[in-house]
Amino acid sequence: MKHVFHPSHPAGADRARVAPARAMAGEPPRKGDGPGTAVITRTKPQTKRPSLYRVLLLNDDYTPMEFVVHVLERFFSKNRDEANRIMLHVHHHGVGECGVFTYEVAETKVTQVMDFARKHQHPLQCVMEKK
Ligand code: TYC
Repeated sequence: MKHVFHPSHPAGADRARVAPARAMAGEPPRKGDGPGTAVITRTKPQTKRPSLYRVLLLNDDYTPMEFVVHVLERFFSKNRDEANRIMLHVHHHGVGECGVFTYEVAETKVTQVMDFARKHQHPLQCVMEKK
């Protein structure tokens, strides 16, 4: 095996499946490309589903129940009944899920909740975890 970028080589398989930029632009191989140069078209769909993250609220002894309900309505688009259900679940079990999001959306939700809680001087904690 002469080099690692051969399509049959495990370490080079992914890169070798991707045609060079000139080939992608519709140009044929050139004279100076070297021996064994070939255009390999992509056979595998290139899309991958993004990893998902749960956003969780943590219980504490001081944040008012109504504040937690408001957070769930405002940042997680829950109706009053669902927000109450989640708040009581956290109150009784210590932790509860507010929603499932891609990484950047989950990170934004956590930041929004933590900033809002701090602004109102409540110790409410919000975290994210990979599913
Ligand atoms: N345990 C709080 C209380 O009794 C209410 C509460 C619920 C706080 C959920 C945080 O994530 C939380 N006032």
